[in-house]
Amino acid sequence: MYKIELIQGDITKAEVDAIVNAANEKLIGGGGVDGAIRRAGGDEVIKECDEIRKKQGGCPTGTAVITTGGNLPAKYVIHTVGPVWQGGNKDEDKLLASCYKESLKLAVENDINSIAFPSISTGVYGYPTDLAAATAIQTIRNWTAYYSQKIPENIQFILFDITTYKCYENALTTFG
Ligand code: AR6
Repeated sequence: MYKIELIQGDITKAEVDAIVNAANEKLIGGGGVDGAIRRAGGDEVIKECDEIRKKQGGCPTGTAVITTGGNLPAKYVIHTVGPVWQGGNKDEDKLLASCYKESLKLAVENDINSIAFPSISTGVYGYPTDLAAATAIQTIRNWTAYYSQKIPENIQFILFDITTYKCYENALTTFG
């Protein structure tokens, strides 16, 4: 049986098989958690992102790709692209749910046993954190209930600030 764990901290320090990056569609380094992961992961992560962009044009919103972890403690980085919040009527909820599902699918395909997510879309992309947290927790609960293949045993959320942490804590209490 898997468990969901909430941690306040820096995802680049996580000692897990894979960390998830809140990337952009071009897989070209940005700020926020993406910038931090690229800085800590180094050239190898950046090179593999460049190769994916050359091969398939990038990573559309709601999908995910996987690279090495480079210099990170994590073996892999799963890059997913969350939706930009546009008021809630542009399928933001479905697209955010898809980020979690596609990331977990890649985890299963790569025998990943422990995975850490940041709070996707709630920084630069402006998604209200309480709504994003509810979607994140509900999606993982539903997905793991219906997905028969091997689920990572340890699913972490690594939240940078206390306000974000509290939103995920509320969501886990409500939907966990
Ligand atoms: N560890 C954990 N969480 C972090 C870290 C860290 N080291 N640094 C920031 N956060 P954001 P988005 C939190 O803006 O909204 C990039 O430029 C942050 O406090 O990183 O999905 C990409 O290239 C917030 O709670 O991601 C895209 O263009 C959360 O991570 C765009 O930003 C997500 O904030 C993606 O925007």
